[in-house]
Amino acid sequence: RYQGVKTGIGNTRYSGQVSLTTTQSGSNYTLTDGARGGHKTYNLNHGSSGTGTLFSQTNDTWGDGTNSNAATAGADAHYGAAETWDFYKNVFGRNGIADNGVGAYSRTHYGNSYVNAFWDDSCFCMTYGDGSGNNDPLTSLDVAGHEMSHGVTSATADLNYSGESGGLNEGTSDIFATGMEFYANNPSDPGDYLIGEKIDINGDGTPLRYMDKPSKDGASLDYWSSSAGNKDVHYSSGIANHFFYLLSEGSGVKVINGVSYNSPTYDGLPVTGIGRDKALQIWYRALTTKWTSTTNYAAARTGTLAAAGELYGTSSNEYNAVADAWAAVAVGA
Ligand code: ASN
Ligand code: ZN
Ligand code: CA
Repeated sequence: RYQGVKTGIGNTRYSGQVSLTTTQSGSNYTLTDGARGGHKTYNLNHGSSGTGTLFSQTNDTWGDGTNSNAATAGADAHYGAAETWDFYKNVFGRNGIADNGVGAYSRTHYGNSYVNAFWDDSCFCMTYGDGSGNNDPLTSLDVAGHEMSHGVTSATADLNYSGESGGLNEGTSDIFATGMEFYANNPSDPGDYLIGEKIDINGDGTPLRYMDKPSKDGASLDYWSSSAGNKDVHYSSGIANHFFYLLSEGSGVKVINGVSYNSPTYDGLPVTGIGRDKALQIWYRALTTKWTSTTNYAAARTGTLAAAGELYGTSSNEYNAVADAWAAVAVGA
């Protein structure tokens, strides 16, 4: 009886045709990723507890790209978990969400018309709803990366999910989701500084969030103010997202992968970006070595400056850009 790691094919809803790492046991294949800590992908089949059933079939081609095939969302979720694992491993040297080599698991088809996705520390697992209306599942790459990054934050700074630290927690998930989406470099879902652009959660084709100018969603903050800590964490995250965009790409007009951005600054002074790769390293080092559960925006600034100093030197261009980008979102000395 053959048993082992296989390379299957996923026909996803959002990412085209992709390779999936699966496991063969005799004549059966399952969505079990033996190359990434054994991450498994389950079908809750509209249940809301337990794990449902592990995706399992007698061939290694998963889904058909449509929402009527249950394995399509399974393919998206399994792919998103793999890209998230690879992003953390290859960009930061992190060995899984908890940095212990252990895979998580994903649950798809949660509940009925559930328009959300969430990470749960207590099960160390990811859950995706099927959406409503168009029944588009919440399984796009950036949503997967966002939610699993909540697990990374819990395992590191453990930023409290309220007040300013909650905004930093949410921003961290958007920042690493975006880093992962660019890393994956999937032609059907190229990298952008938008969150949820694939799932059409608003029904009019607009994304959930914009990092170049967060207020474009009608609610998120572009700049810090003394009331930032009273906002929903998905809106106070705008300050972090805007900082990250400015540090990566700089202010003003820019077109990336066919998407136009126009990022303003609080003081009207321009910011010159240092590139996404360096901005990601600075954010990750601050999250994992400087911040704590009560870090607020002022302390996030201090932590990222310390991280940039260690990585690039305190008289570096990178260090100065971190200071400029925080000033540009009204987080000052
Ligand atoms: N999708 C939401 C989020 O990650 C779930 C939640 O409310 N925590 O922010
Ligand atoms: Zn979140
Ligand atoms: Ca995106």
